[in-house]
Amino acid sequence: MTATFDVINPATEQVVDSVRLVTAEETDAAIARAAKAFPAWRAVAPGDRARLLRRFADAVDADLENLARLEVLNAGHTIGNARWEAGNVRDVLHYYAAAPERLTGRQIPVPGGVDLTFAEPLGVVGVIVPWNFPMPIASWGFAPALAAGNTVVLKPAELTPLTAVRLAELAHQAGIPEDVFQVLPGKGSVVGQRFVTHPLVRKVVFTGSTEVGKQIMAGCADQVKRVTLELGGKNANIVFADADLEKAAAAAPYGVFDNAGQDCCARSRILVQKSVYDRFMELLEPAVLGVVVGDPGDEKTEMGPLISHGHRAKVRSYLPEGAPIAFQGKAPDGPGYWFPPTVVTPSGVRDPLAADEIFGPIVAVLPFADEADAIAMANDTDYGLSASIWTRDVGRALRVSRAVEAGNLSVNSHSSVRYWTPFGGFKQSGLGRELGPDALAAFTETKNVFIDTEG
Ligand code: TAP
Repeated sequence: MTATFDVINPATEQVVDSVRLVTAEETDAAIARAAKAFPAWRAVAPGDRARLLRRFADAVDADLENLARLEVLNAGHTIGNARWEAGNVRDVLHYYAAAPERLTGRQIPVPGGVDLTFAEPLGVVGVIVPWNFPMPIASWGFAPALAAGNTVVLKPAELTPLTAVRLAELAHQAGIPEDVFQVLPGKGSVVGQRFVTHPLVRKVVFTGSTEVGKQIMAGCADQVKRVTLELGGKNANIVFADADLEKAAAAAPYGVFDNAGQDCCARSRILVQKSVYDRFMELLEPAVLGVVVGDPGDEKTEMGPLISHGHRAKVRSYLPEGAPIAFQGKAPDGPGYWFPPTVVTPSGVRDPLAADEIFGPIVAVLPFADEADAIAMANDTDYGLSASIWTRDVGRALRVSRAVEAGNLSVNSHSSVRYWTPFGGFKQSGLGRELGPDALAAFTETKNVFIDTEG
């Protein structure tokens, strides 16, 4: 019997579409097709591969409004964010379209011959995507993988498959062969697991929870399979007394409530220097209460719903009776998986409100004494994805940036993602880097060839 999955609009709880779930046998067949397509794809002349990726980017651009509207329906993203996300896919494709012609090896001087290095594609790459940013995260895997000459099988999250399916249609319309880029909607435990165990998949790119990431890494160890992991975060937003407090407080809601807090880079721990703590909270309150929560298709909406009933129940469980809520905004009653923007003041950094990746619109605010205290608190976590530092002191900005154990730091800003700069985590936030030039190397193997010229 064919299993299907009802895709739900999280803002209305209505069924948007029904998607057929790919089986383990179909996954194996897709992987076999991708492996068969690999030799021809890697042999495509670099300029032609670049042209195909640019055509794919142009097709995404032409379909941008449709993709964005689809994401509003499927993931509950605000229309403004969804347009940015579709635009990010286009830009990532253009960026990596420049790669095939620039992917070169080296010639290293050796006695008695010539020594050459080649950047070889890996083969079939399996990309496993979460539900929080279905389009960009997919493209951060498939664009560099395809550019480097690999073929790709991609599994979208079960909850949010629609835009990935559309992206595959656009890729094929642009001329990328069907077996070179395949999207397989299905369960993580079925499709995702076959990516991990199937010997013809040479690399797995996984974005999602740290817990599943560890399982993927352990599973890949059996075949020493290459792996890139982008996992969770509990990111510090450090506000020093010398900062522009108005600016820091106005930006803080965007830093955490964007995408309803379902963002691995969400600055969900605000650490504020004690001497300005009360003033900062006075400024933060109207900024939080002013967040417009509602219909994600409305241009004025700033925060949409959570992804699912189950996820909202998990987020809610962090606020039992008597939880230290400082203030809380408003959210629609329902239908829809709504949750209000909420500010809490936990007792310390190891309180679950300050330590767990809640992945919802709850932000913890904690006071710190001085710079050393701020660094110690920021680093007192198993995660290490991103952090913000608010200060007018350049020396402090650099000192603290170097001392915080995280992959993506922003000073007087919450911006974490630019497609041409590296993105990824320290500690249990991940392994390897996506985006920028670093990502390309992760989709190739270096081969060294020595040619004896002495005869
Ligand atoms: P995960 O369970 O980690 O799912 C992420 C992706 O991995 C999905 O495509 C999922 O498929 C797949 N998957 C699940 N189990 C798998 C397995 N054993 N083998 C291969 N693939 C597997 O995340 P979630 O359940 O959607 O969210 C749970 C929590 O993870 C969130 O509350 C949040 O804390 C965190 N999370 C973090 C991120 C980022 S970007 N760091 C993103 C999403 C979630 P299915 O969709 O079919 O389960």
